[in-house]
Amino acid sequence: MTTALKKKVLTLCLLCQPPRILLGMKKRGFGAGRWNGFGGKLEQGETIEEAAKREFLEEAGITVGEIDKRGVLEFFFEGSPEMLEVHVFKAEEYEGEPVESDEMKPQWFDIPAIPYDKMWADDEFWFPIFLDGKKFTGKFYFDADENLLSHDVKAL
Ligand code: 6OG
Repeated sequence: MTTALKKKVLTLCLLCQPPRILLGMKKRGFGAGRWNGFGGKLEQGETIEEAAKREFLEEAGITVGEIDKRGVLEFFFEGSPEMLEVHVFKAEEYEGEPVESDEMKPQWFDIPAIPYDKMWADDEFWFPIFLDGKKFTGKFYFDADENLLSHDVKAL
């Protein structure tokens, strides 16, 4: 017998101003200790775009301008009844100054110095496509210890 996985929809937004990109060190909860873009769960009645902008403001203290949907990533974890559907956005403009929040410590990185060794293992597969300006989809299978077992990434 198979049981359908529950789906959790999340946002992930990257502020990209070549040659730099803003990442945040996740300080608590899921993904703590890793650099990532900014994002999280949708609130009741919100569109995905609204959630992406709200999460950026809550986590990094800045208001991003127009955001552009770049990809959808699906994450599966061995033994988990839930899969994650992460909608990835790109922002290029912002207002305010990045500030540390309870959840994230923001920092600008030079794009060639993106710290993949301190990020989720999937990032090195889709970030280059994202940075190349292409859209993408990806499926990633992790074990229960968050090690990447297999992946399937497509540039569109
Ligand atoms: P909260 O649980 O803090 O939102 N996220 C991932 N990002 C990457 N790069 N790789 C993953 O591989 C991820 N899984 C989740 C989505 C979690 C935030 O982390 C992102 C959200 O922006 C497994 O509300």
